[in-house]
Amino acid sequence: MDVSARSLFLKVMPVLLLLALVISMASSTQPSATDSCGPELATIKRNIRTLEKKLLSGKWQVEHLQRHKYFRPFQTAVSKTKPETDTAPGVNHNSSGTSNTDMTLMKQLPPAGSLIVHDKDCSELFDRLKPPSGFYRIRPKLHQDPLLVYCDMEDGGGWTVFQRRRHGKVDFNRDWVDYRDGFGDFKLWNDEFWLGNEHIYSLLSEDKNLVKIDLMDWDGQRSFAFYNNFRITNEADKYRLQYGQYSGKAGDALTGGSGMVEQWSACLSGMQFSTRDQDNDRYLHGSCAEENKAGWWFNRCHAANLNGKFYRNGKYKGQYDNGVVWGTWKGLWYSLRHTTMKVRPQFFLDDIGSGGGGE
Ligand SMILES: [Ca+2]
Repeated sequence: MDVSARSLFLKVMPVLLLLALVISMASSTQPSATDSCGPELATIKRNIRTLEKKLLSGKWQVEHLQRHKYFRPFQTAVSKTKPETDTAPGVNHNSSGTSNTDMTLMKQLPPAGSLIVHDKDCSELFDRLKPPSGFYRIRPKLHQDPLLVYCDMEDGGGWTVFQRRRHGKVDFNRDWVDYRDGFGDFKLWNDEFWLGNEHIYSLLSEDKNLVKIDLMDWDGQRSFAFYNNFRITNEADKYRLQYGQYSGKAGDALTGGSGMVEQWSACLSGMQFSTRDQDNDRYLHGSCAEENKAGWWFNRCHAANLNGKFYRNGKYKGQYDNGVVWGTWKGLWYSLRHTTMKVRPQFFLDDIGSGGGGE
């Protein structure tokens, strides 16, 4: 292209472009009143695209965070009262008491024997699938067989339950082997059980955890206690109890209360587990486990014993304070109606702070 041709091209080109624009505008069905908004629309569209990209990026970040444990979105406790209220004495819920939630659960789960177990505890399962509360298989340690546990997916979600009293049908006055291996029923939502010291040891031995103890009296009043870094040692050391800081409403009964004398006799921190056939307590003149009808961590003996004898009317009398007891809340001579001991990783704490833990 020579100089004159280029000059002509430069002169003609804007005209051609203008013409093309006019033609395209004329062929447009849009009313001319909107044409003045053209540049604005383009800007808005560009901004929308930018925002869409930001939104997508945000979604990816949220998805990433949700796949990891340090993020826990707030879960409303939709039907948290259901498992706690429906266990009036004398009414057998076991025959027909399977809740809708559990029915859903049963449909979702393949037969337990063929189930591939992905999760080391209920918090991982909650992270992965957010299923309803119910019994699931977990594998706390890779080299161990999976085990069936009750996962409390309300109250913030992700709780692995290792002790539960509901109706007194399961005998908790048992020998060492039973307490070591676990006992009770693992089928229905109000079943009672002790998960087993060996399983509890596996479950509690990794990472920082938070144990929540849920309590309910015979009037339906509830209370709770938290302990962080709840641990037990292995069988060789008789599943000795260790725990960190207490918080909650029910009082620090595991430590025996606030008084020095009470703590000297009832502080369970550092105590070994005892059963009626293995006396590992500090009470020299007898066996706390035998007197209290329970396997538990005893000192001389206790201000808290959630595995004690199940009395149906709350207040009780007897030679020993052997009921289902949380002394700092209802005293030693009041036997509780519902108890739950459950654990999840400590980094779920924020969720409890947002309302999941209160009663
Ligand atoms: Ca003793």
